[in-house]
Amino acid sequence: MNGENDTIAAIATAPGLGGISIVRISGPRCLAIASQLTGKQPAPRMAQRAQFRDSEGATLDEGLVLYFKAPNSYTGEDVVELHGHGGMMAPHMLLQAAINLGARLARPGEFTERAFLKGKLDLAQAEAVADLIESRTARAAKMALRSLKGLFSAEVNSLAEALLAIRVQVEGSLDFPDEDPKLVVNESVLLTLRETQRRLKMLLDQSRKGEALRSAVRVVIIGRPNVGKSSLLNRLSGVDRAIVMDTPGTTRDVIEHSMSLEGLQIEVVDTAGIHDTRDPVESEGVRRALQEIHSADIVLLVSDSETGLIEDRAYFSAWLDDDMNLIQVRNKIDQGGGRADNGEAVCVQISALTGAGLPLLSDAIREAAGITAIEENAFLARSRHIEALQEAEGYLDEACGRLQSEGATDLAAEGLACAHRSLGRITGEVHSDELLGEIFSRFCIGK
Ligand SMILES: Nc1nc2c(ncn2[C@@H]2O[C@H](COP(=O)(O)OP(=O)(O)OP(=O)(O)O)[C@@H](O)[C@H]2O)c(=O)[nH]1
Ligand SMILES: [Mg+2]
Repeated sequence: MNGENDTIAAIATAPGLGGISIVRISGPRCLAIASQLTGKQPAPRMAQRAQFRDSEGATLDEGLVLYFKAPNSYTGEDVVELHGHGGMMAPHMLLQAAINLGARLARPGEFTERAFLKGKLDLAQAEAVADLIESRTARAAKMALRSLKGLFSAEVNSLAEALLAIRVQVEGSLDFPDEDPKLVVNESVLLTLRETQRRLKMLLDQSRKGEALRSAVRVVIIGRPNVGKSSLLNRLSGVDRAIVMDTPGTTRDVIEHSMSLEGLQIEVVDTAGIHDTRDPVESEGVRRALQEIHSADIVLLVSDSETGLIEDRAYFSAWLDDDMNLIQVRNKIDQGGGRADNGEAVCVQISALTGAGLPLLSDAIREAAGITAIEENAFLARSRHIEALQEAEGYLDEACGRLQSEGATDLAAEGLACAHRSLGRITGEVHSDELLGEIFSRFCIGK
């Protein structure tokens, strides 16, 4: 990592037109730079009005200067924020002036990286900062905020503490090689170990649920021509996205729409109606539609009649795997027709025209995505966290087995140490420069 002792600067607000923009400066020189820019000696935590001038004394902008004295700042270093006007020019001129006075342009995520290195945040919290910024649904934002507050880290740390206590006992028994290890590593250690395993599994489960909320779920609508696939896309998305016509073969392209379904980020995909056709454009549409099935997390197979439900299931069986997340949808119920018995698949009865049954379909999609009731306890975990938790779980299972079987206390101790290290990687207690680089380079500049 670059020298921690230099002073970094960046525009912290989003680019584009806006009322105000903030240039953030962090590091030992920031107070000197701020007083040269403003001609004032900023007092900590006092918003002061100021003219911002370059080194020749020309006015660049005017606004507020705010000083956060180390260590009571975001990065833990001296930080100055210059609040000026937004837009394409003013913030850039101000940033350039700060750089001319000795600051260096910050790398993406460098402010948060410094906060981590100064112990203001742990690694999981730092990641939550980026997750909060990138949240596309209110639920994701709420979950990111829980992690930012340290709730996820607290769970991980409490598991790590429990593991440490177990390690002390197990490793302690290694110091008495003459004693029967079974007597030293007694039943109470095993009990604590099993309890820790149970808690780790729970945390893993909560993290997996959260991970499902992180990426958009791809919902692909397929069916025979004219059954109402495009009408369903329009109804789900609430916008007139795809052309709807009473002539079969209307849709030929794959049409995608990103939306939030009660907090679940989904990508709905409408496709061409599938049937035998000689029309070259339509056959290309059919080919693309069938291809879409492979990219789907959830397939909605739409039919428009009772008999259609059974016939379509058979017709599409060649393209549908048994382990696929399939929801059969019976559309056009406003035209009459009762509940059909279609065997195994989940079937939802709707009318894309009137909107009847749509809440049920929405529930079915959420259930298929693995999100049922509101997951108040889920954590917006990253795959890196899940991998570390899984790794820890593997080591713990192994260590538990070894402790139960005689004489393998040393191997068990090693396994427990590995599990402990895996947990430490989540919060960054154990970290490498590469890992930090990978995490922070994905942040936006100014954060
Ligand atoms: N009564 C009724 N008509 C519907 C319903 N959904 C769609 N339709 C009508 O069915 C016809 C076909 O609708 P589309 O949404 O274009 O069907 P599609 O499956 O996308 O058709 P292709 O793109 O040609 O495969 C249109 O005339 C729609 O108005 C429904 O729930 N009830
Ligand atoms: Mg269509």
